[in-house]
Amino acid sequence: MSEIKTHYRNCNICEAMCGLEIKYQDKEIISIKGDQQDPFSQGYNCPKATALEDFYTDKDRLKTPIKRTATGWEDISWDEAFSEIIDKFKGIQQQYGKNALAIYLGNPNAHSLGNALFLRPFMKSLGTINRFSSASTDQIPHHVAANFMFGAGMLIPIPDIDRTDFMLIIGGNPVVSNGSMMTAPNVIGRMKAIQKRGGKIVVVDPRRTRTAKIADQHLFIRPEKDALLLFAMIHCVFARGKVNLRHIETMVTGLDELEKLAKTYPPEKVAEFVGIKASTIHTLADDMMAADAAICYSRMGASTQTFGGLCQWLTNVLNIITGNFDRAGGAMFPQPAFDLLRNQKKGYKSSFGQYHSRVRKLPFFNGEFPVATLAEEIQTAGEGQIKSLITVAGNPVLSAPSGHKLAEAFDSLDYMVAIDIYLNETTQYANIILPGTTGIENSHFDIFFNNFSVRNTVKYSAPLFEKEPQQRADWQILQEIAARMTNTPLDDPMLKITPEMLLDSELKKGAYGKQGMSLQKLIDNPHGIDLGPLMPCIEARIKTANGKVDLAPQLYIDDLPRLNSVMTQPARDQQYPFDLIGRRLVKSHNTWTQNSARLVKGKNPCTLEIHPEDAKLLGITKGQRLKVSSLVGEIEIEAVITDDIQQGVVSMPQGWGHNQKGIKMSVAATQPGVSINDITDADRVDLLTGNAAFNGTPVAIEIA
Ligand SMILES: Nc1nc2c(c(=O)[nH]1)N[C@H]1C(S)=C(S)[C@@H](COP(=O)(O)OP(=O)(O)OC[C@H]3O[C@@H](n4cnc5c(=O)[nH]c(N)nc54)[C@H](O)[C@@H]3O)O[C@H]1N2
Ligand SMILES: Nc1nc2c(c(=O)[nH]1)N[C@H]1C(S)=C(S)[C@@H](COP(=O)(O)OP(=O)(O)OC[C@H]3O[C@@H](n4cnc5c(=O)[nH]c(N)nc54)[C@H](O)[C@@H]3O)O[C@H]1N2
Ligand code: SF4
Ligand SMILES: [Mo]
Repeated sequence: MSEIKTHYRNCNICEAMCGLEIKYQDKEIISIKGDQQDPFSQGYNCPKATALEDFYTDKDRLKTPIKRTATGWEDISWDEAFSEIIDKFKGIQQQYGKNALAIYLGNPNAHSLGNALFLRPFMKSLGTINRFSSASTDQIPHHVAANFMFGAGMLIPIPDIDRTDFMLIIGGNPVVSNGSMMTAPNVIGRMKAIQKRGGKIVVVDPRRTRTAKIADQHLFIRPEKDALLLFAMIHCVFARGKVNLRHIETMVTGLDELEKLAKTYPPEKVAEFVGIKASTIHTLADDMMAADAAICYSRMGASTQTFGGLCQWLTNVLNIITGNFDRAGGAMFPQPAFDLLRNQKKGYKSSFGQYHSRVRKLPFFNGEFPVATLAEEIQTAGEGQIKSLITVAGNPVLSAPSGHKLAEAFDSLDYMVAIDIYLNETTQYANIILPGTTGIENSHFDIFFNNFSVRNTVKYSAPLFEKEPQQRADWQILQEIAARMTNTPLDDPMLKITPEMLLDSELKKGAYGKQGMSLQKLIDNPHGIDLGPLMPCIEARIKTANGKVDLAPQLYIDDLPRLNSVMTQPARDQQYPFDLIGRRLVKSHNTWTQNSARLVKGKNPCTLEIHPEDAKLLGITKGQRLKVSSLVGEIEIEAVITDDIQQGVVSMPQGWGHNQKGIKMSVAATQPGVSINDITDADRVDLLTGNAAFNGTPVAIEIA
């Protein structure tokens, strides 16, 4: 045995970018702890970090390509796999057109340096516009708002949590999720610091979450009514004459239009629909206006709903007109060392609405269609039908709305490939699975999350363990498919490009390049480098053609009749009287970390929370099995009775349902749970952005 060594890296499971200190001996991990010397995370880590070891040692994890045959899965060589895949893809595209091949990208791509860099040439080589990703089950409304207000989808204002005095959290549970579109390791510590300096935190959520429990105030809201609440708060700001644009006074357009619109949403009018008293809405607005520095931060609860687009627009508006934009303690733009906007010109025209999906006419945006429309694009015959699919690090059978229907659609494909580390609910439909390396086997740099970070920092992590000779990294798989699709010889110099080369080049060309930023500098600083707090930078960063922030983009105004119709409809569906919402758990990340024994041990967390009054009415007792049905499906799940959930609303975890036969995830199978997305409805989307609307799915409940 050789000596015990120490390795420093960032955890790449969630968005928080926690620095880790890993002790290891030969190829064995001895401990994984938070890195005290990481200037950003300062020793913080959550329980998921230790599971990086489990993913590495997992016996179920695939390391070589496998092929589905009549008698089961068989190992095949990389060369055989690539040859067959390219043959099939080319054949299908020749017969049915380029767009007959579709791509689905899942969440781990955003947490991988290699994938972030090599997906672009890969997608280009496949030449299809039928691209889908988990972004349309998540944050697309943020990008659409950024695009139309600030001129670039990636220009998303981030809450300056470390300097604010008032934080309004709408539909986010950062104590559990560790923050999203807000990279803030130890978000609990940062929230407590707000309170310590005399500030206040208010949470608006249909569930009393762990975040709500540490907040100063929690307001229950009816699901999907956030846009009305935000508009009412904006109304209050205008009504009090408190609009304060500060340094961006000459940089905004649409203020008069906005005032006119806001006039029609007084708190008194929206209160009964929102489920929050008018007087409380007035006080909430007053509190925000009175704070020296305040932020409204709205996340999944305000994105994955039928008004996600409006919510993210109005959140930005509220921050801007209360003088809390591009200013310490407000909503600010990071200035990342690897700047995804470096080459983006002012006035750049986004792809929003460049195409509409064939069947349901949902808008194309950010180079992709909403995944809510994928099943029907596969199953509806006709010109442009999808016949073949490649998924990269995604599990849409469990993660996309009406996932069970997507499974049927995948089963009907002519040919499917998955680049994935597991044989799971989605990849079981593939003809070939190509496994990449993962986690600690990879080098890492957070290209995306530095764009959403509450401080400017920079860090590179080398691979801890070399991959085994038979393994390939995801980026190598992507690179080889791209080369073979374009008939590039395998000894072409293009194929010698590595993620490190591209990273080094971008760091040198980026905002800190003149100060010597480079890959070598990061290698010399294994704990990462702090580049300071977020700075006002709107003039330099804004990408609109006229250099102004548009407060009232026309597409949002056109969407308002849809919002208004909510106030004329009955609050509850007769047949499906409950609103279903999802919840995240500290010890799981979406659908894929449940094969770690240390993360899934203990009681089954996949339960349905229901309010005591609702339970009484239906005669439900603790632990009883319930049948939960929606327009599209039904599941059975155990009841938990709690007043942490609003009356009329029920909640269950997302990311579960590992109960299918023939799948190679033996630990997950011991605690399978059921999939929320067997009952969420792919037809429920935010029509403006095409984003999936998970929240507020109408369901009926009975004793099973
Ligand atoms: N009802 C409901 N549904 C939801 C949500 C919700 O709140 N409610 N949340 C949504 C959100 S925010 C998201 S981001 C999506 C996530 O949706 P997806 O991205 O589709 O789901 P994941 O669970 O992240 O799936 C990751 C897949 O990548 C594989 N994988 C893990 N690591 C690697 C790797 O390093 N390389 C490769 N090649 N594969 C890897 C895993 O085996 C798994 O198959 O789910 C969405 N779905
Ligand atoms: N432990 C853990 N951490 C994670 C993940 C994970 O699976 N597990 N996933 C990661 C990913 S991919 C993402 S995108 C982030 C998400 O990060 P967050 O957005 O912080 O996480 P959620 O738990 O989805 O929070 C959404 C909240 O919205 C509430 N909600 C539901 N409907 C409504 C509504 O209509 N209005 C309002 N106001 N609230 C509503 C829910 O009760 C919930 O508390 O978390 C990331 N971090
Ligand atoms: S909070 Fe996220 S980044 Fe930090 S240790 Fe946990 S999973 Fe990893
Ligand atoms: Mo997500």
